[in-house]
Amino acid sequence: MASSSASQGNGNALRLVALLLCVMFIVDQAAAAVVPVGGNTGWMLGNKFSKLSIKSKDQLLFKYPANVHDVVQVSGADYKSCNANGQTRRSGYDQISLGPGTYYFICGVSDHCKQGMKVTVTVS
Ligand SMILES: [Cu+2]
Repeated sequence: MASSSASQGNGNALRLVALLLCVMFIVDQAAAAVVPVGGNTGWMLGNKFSKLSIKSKDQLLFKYPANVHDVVQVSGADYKSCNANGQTRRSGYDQISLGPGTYYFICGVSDHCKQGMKVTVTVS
């Protein structure tokens, strides 16, 4: 009798652990997000960018008219001086996955970077 009750207790504990794992998985999935740079208005002149923090499971999204802007991934030094030297994206809808670290993006068109189209992204 006592042993039967104990094994039932183990079964319940296993079910609880399984349920918790499912919930953790679902919560983890839900937490992964597409983070638009500049919010709903996107990558554009006049928007405030400066710093953004995301998780490595998130995706960064640069949304902009492709005939007006671009997105250049640059070094910290080139970020400061607005030197558009680096990998350039031009699709108008650039979705980017990044590992943990610090990344610098600027607009390479005309003087847009000096006008504020630059963002530092910290990925944890
Ligand atoms: Cu631009």
